[in-house]
Amino acid sequence: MKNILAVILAGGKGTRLEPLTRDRAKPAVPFGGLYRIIDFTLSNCINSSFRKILLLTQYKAMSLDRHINLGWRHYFNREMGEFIDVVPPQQRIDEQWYQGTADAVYQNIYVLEKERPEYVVILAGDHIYKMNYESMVQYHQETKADLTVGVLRVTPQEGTQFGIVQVDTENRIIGFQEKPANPRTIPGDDAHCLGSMGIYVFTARFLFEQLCRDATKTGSRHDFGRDIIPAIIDTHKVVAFPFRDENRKSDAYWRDVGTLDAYYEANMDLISVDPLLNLYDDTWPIRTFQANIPPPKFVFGSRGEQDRCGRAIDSVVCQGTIISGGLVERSIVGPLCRVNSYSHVADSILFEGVDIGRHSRVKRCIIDKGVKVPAGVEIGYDLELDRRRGFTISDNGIVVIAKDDGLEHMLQQ
Ligand code: ADQ
Ligand code: ADP
Repeated sequence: MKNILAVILAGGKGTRLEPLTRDRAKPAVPFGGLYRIIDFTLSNCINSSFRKILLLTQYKAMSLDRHINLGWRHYFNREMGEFIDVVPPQQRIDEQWYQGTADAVYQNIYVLEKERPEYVVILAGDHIYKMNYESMVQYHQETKADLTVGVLRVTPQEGTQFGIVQVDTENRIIGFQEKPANPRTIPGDDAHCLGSMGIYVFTARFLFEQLCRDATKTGSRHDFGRDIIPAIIDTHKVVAFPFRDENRKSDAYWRDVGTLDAYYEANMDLISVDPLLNLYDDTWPIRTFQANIPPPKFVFGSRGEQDRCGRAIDSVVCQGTIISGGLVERSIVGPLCRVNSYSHVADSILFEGVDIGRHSRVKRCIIDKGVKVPAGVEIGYDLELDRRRGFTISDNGIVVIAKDDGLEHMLQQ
């Protein structure tokens, strides 16, 4: 798989995930305690033997960049022609500098061409899934396609947020609408549409031609979904690659985690007994950066008092965390947290370095990095109160506590 170049689009703002994306790009948002969202796409790349990766960033990429340096660079040996390069916008003029996804790739066309790849695989840096991209490239080769689009079944309701494709009996794409108001369903299956996953295998030369053509086209938004794909389906061979889980004989697991509720649910899936996304599957390791810190520890707050036994049940607890006399249930506790005596954490996600003070109770909360919850407060029990306090509350009632919000001050409301 030497002549494949993977280009990961990691520039999206992730506005619907605010305040978690206030200081960081969506691909850098922590996930599952230990990981960042980008780790899933990068692990898929490594597990698919992709050794040349360009990561195109745009928006608040600092913590993403640091994460790649700390956690990912050492997997690539430049002397052997392998690399992972983070490419920021290099000649940014204003907010509009990268106009669309195709423009982001076009602006770096020189970097791509220099590698002389045979195939360019374009991926998104903000999806949670496990996928062998080698099979998709193989499919692209076998079908002699110019472009192969990864697709999966979505509901018509979800379909309004996707590129929707229509295929013939040989999976050739014969229709494509980007985010249609009324998505067309699959013939014979009114409950589903075929949605583009926003991941593409291009024959490199064809990609370069199309990007150059699109760049000069007036009225183009320079976007793969809006402009490039609809313009070529009648003239070139564009095929759909269905993303299926052959073991389960079902649609494969794939999540966009684009909203706070989708993000929360995907995290909570990890703590179920039989999660849809299994992180303990050694055939498809998900890698990340792990600091060299001590193991998690569970201690009695004070000797012998049963109700102060530090416990975590149906939860994920990361290293460096100490549960000292508090109770954690159905939660994800990131690294270096402290859960102190008489406190209770339920159905929540704590990012790195969160401290839960004595006698405090948090329920259905997402608490961002380094937030110190003072002693004796309740959050997530009275949503009206939490709203008055100024917390972000998702449609499904998840309370999000951002970093640097001035928590002490907010709790006085
Ligand atoms: P969206 O995800 O809505 O639809 P978009 O917002 O353009 O498309 O983002 C695609 C990817 O590119 C994301 O990973 C985003 O972070 C990244 N990105 C966006 N703008 C960028 C820029 N200027 N520079 C670098 N990276 C950028 C797309 C397709 C649909 C498909 C869905 C599936 O257009 O057809 O159905 O993905 O999620
Ligand atoms: P993460 O929480 O993703 O690990 P950090 O807490 O390390 O990220 O913050 C990412 C970077 O963003 C830091 O280097 C910090 O300097 C910067 N940063 C944090 N808050 C802001 C802000 N309000 N505006 C601009 N940059 C910020």
